[in-house]
Amino acid sequence: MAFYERSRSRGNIFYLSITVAFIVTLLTLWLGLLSYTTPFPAAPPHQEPVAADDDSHHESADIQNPENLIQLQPQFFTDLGSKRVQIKYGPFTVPGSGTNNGMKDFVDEKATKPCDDCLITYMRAGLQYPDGANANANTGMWLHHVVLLDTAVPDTVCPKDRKGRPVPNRFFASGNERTAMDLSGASTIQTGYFLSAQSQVVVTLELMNQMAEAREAVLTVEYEFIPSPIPKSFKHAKSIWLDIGGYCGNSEASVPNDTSTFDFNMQPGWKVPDGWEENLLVFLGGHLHDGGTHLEAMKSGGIFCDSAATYGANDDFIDGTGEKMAHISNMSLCHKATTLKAGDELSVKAYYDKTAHPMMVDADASLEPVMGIAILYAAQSEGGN
Ligand SMILES: [Cu+2]
Repeated sequence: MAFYERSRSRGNIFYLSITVAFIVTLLTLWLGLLSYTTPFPAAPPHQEPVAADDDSHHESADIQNPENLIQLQPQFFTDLGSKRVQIKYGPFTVPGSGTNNGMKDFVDEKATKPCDDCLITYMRAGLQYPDGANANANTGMWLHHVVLLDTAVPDTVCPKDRKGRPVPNRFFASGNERTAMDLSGASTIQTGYFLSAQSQVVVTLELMNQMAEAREAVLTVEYEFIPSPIPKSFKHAKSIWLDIGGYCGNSEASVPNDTSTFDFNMQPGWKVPDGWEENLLVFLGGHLHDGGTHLEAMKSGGIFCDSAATYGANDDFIDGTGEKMAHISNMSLCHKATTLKAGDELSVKAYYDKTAHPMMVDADASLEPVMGIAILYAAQSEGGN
């Protein structure tokens, strides 16, 4: 999801194919179908089997009061006992800029969950240094991207990869712009993402360090949720990932050299599957890389949301050294933008203007690939969950 790559040649972006490959490996590990010989290097050693009771005991204790979780003041549906927590993941040691250009991928395949059998109404990622100070472009530390996966649910748009292997649901993602995903429209929509007790949350992220020395960084994710029992009036939202790279493919696109303005269209679009009742599109957040101006979301050709990029809204997003380049700090959002039903075709179109906004340049002076992604949440307009 990152919009910023200074010098890595390829693969620094959201390589869905890679993500899918290790997601599948992880999932298979959990399912016990693979042995220790998995080729996936980031997967941990398979643990000795433990009694189910023992395991669940540890899990619930972990969720209720882990050291990396702090309680915050909830902001939405406070009369329903909502809770807000911040969970810290890491610290992660990010190599100096001389090693792989300061880029590194990390995965926490059994990440701390905010809650069980709860409805998540808000999520936002952040990045800190171990002392709690904010980490961003002004100090050369980037939340290149983070994606959260829910192992209990198949991905809405890419339930199986191109080899037919199951893909866990991508229920949250963020680039360095750190968009707040407020599914509830500030308490105006009774919906959220349901995280079951069976769900394992996988955190995958890529960080980038522009300084010469290796440094540590901590991923933060703020979650607001309604704990169990969830009032019946609340709907469970589905997350929908729309991507100019296609719905089971690579998220990156090469920048044309012969024009200053260009765009990318998601083709083919994604068809809302049979069986979907009418859904309300409760939230949409776009993601572009530097150079991007806006991202349109379309339903059967008609634009229902235009997510525009803002650059350098505050000093955190302006390089602290050199050219003081301003990076994307915000994407405009849409709430209740349209309705969806079976057969509707959804797509996105990303617009770039490299004269208006400088683009990131690779070590060999070529322009970095770009992205155009929208994350949507949709929930049934009426009826049950
Ligand atoms: Cu990106």
